[in-house]
Amino acid sequence: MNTVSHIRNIAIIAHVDHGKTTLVDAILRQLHVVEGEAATQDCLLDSNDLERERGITILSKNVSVRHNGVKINVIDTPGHADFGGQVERVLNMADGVLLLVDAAEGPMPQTRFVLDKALRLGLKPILVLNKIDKPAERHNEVLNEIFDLFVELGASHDQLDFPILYAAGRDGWAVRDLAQDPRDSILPLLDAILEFIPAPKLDEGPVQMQITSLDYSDYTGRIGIGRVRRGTLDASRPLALVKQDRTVLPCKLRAIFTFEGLGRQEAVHVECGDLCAVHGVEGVDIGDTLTPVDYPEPLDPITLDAPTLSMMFRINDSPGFGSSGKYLTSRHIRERLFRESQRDVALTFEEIGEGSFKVSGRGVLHLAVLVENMRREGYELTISRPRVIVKTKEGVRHEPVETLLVDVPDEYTGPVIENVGKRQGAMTRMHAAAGRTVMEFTIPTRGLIGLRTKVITATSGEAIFHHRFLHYAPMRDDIPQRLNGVLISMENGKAAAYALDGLQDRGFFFIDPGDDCYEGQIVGEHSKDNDLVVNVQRGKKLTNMRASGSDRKLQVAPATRLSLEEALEYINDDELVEATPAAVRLRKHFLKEVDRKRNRDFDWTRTEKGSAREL
Ligand SMILES: Nc1nc2c(ncn2[C@@H]2O[C@H](COP(=O)(O)OP(=O)(O)OP(=O)(O)O)[C@@H](O)[C@H]2O)c(=O)[nH]1
Ligand SMILES: [Mg+2]
Repeated sequence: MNTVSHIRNIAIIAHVDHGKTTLVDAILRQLHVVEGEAATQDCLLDSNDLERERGITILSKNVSVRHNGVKINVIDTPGHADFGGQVERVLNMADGVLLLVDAAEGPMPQTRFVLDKALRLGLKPILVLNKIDKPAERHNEVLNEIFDLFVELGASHDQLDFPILYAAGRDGWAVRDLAQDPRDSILPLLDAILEFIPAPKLDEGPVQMQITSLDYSDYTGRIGIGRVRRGTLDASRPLALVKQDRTVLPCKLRAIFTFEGLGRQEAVHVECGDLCAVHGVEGVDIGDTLTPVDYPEPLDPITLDAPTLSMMFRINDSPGFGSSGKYLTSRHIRERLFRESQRDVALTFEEIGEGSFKVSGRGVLHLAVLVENMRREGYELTISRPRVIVKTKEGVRHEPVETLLVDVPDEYTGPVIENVGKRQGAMTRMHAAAGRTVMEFTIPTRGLIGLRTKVITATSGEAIFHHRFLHYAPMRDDIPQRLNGVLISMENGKAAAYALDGLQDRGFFFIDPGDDCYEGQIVGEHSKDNDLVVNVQRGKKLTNMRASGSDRKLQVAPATRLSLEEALEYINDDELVEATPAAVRLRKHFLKEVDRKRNRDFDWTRTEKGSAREL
């Protein structure tokens, strides 16, 4: 078989935080792709603000390096389950994977998910036991666990015979033999890639390139990224775009770019086996194949994960709207959502009414990242609580169910089981070792909303918490939601320390003295199960006389600040999150108490029922 011996395509896959992006950094630095000032930064590829702040990869990225005359295309993938759909698609571009596993943590749920995908595609794995520098590393045990996982997932004989490297990506080294080799370079990893990952198959004939991921530019619109599977892609030739439904659309490329180092370089043609980005193809989508006009033969279709969760995005109508944002109208929100849906196929939206959009995605984090980006770009909006997308199959309502893994010190297993059990979670596996217990559950996505905060609090922050979509199953019974009521501001105005101090026994606050509040804003959590309207603006009556001893110093507990995800998971059906560049606030949908009373029986599920789909 002929191969393109001067190219290798690999994807780096792992559970979240096992060190993928840091390892790519080490490769880029040691091959001098980045130098000088830039080389001192961590996680070079996590280039957008949110990725940097959160320390996670949100979008998979392509880079390339050259080693011994071979161009290695490296695809960094996100480890978080909400972005798992991307991983599956980008694996279509690779011939092999670097499976990274934290040598202390061992294989985790996302390790299993991504490895399963890679093995099914017949990709050749190289195992990298990473973070060997950690004192708690236990590489021998972890290696056994990984062997078991390969066997369980039905790896072929050839795949089971994977090469193993030991590495500390952060310290920039990888070795084949942990006892003997010097720990000073990442090059052994690159050597292993050249040795074990097959070169792309050379298939001469009419060109075929399948789009496996998307990008977006304000100038040229959607950009399709993929691999040339057959023939040579020539920028000057007229081509046809064969859609997944086999419609054939003639098209002309505006430009092609290949991945060179950290950037992209315009190319006249791209050879078989290489990866590239095509600009200017009208209506390009995941799974489409570019072919010659007279030979429109598509590649196998790619199925996309359907969204499981949706939220309503609305224009901000809270008091003081427009005070910090630039983009306020439904037109602005519609355009922004359109742009996002061009870039991110896992995200869809529909306009439900004037200024109201139902936005659907793969999880709370997925949608929260969009809200956070919009807020920073100057948008103001309100968001309703996440709802799972229910589908009807043969007349029975089905809901998404997920696998949940919680890893805690042994003494906390009780509270975890209790909390998960209350929300219809069923334990499927439990394993205790070295003072920690790992429990696996299946649980409806509905039950997961808001559960993380509960479990983290119940375990004093010690729990490791991961979940990922499993399947749709018949709808279970009701799941208890938030048990506590909230404290609601009675008036508009700045919160006074005196008032907060007096209300401290009623619950805890999401605001600090001096924060601007409005009527109907949720300012805290009530210690009881009902909502309570409180006056947080009330100041101390001033008198001429200073009574000795009564002016005790006020000691208001600092506010509990919810992150955007926490806020979205916290609110009930009749509540909203208000996101503006200046603040994230919680509020009642109906700001006035009389309206809340009048609408006590309001059916908040209307929109959900309206669009229940067939499976
Ligand atoms: N001790 C140790 N820590 C490491 C090593 N490599 C990475 N880390 C740390 O692990 C954390 C996660 O690293 P990333 O490279 O962002 O992990 P990732 O796999 O890209 O994470 P996602 O993209 O979010 O899935 C960071 O805090 C790193 O500093 C290593 O070799 N040793
Ligand atoms: Mg990363």
